[in-house]
Amino acid sequence: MPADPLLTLDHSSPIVTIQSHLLAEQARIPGSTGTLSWILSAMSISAKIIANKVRCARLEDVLGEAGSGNVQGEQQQKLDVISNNVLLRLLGGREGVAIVASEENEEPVIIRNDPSGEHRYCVLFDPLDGSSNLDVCGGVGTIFSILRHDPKVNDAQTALLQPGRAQVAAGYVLYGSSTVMVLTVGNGVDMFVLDPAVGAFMLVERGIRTPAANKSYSVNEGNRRTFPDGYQKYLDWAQERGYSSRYVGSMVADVHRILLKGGVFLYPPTKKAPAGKLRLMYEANPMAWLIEQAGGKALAAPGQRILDVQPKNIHERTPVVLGSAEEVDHVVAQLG
Ligand code: P6P
Repeated sequence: MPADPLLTLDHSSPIVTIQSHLLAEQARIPGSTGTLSWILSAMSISAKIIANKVRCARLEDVLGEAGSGNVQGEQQQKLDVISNNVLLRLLGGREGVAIVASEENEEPVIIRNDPSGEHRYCVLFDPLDGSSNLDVCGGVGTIFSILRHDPKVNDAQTALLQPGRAQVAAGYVLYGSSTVMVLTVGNGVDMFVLDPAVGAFMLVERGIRTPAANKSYSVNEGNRRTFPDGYQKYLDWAQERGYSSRYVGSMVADVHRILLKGGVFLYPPTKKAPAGKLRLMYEANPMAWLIEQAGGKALAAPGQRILDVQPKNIHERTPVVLGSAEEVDHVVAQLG
């Protein structure tokens, strides 16, 4: 039986929770008020509540469809609704939140709109991405993006329609074999794992760098015949070179693998989704910033960074090619 690591006093590997990490990051920024840290703390608590709901879903009979649809025209799962309500209620209690926008809500939710509110933020999220995987115990996740709120902008939609490069924080939570939170505030990408015995997210890796190359792609090949020709040329190119294919069908699970092991994730335009399926503001933008912060690339099209796309609607969709810098370049070379 290996000795408990806590039996040895090891100053070189301090125990760091997400709260202490956020306070340390906050201390690096002159004049910071702690408002953003407090909002990220709400994301952490929401993740713990949602993780518990996901783990006990079948036991508590909250699997399956809620009997309602969302603005995307998708059938909501019961846990979509529960996760959305958890986030709305946690963020609603945070003074620094001005506006919340969710995949599950057609209109943004205005939490506070007093013009004097400085240091206010907009929080956008997909509360339970990949929820169709729930019934088969597949990986699902929460994706979030945080923007500054300009109190001079009265209209909520207008206040939200900022390009991804304006994000001040972005991250995801993967409810997988463990509950993992990956986060950036613009100073690299850090990863935390929930210790269920303690109920705290523990820092496990700082400054994650996605490998520059890995012969692996992640795409729904069932749509292959309706991809634009360049994407089909890329798949031929990759298969001729022995690339492996990995696809969960849950963006958080697929991108987490790409972040840690490298490769390229693609959701090209299809006949059913000519502008791509993934939502720009609360799926593509946060994932693109994380991948770029880890040294990778994230494009909507050749020469078009996802983070530079000027959104026109909070639910608009975009094609996505993101991952290892060299692997994204290989895709672009075939797109011409
Ligand atoms: P498809 C899940 O519904 C999702 O929004 C993303 O998490 C995932 O990457 C994508 O759609 C999967 O779409 O068409 O391959 O099932």
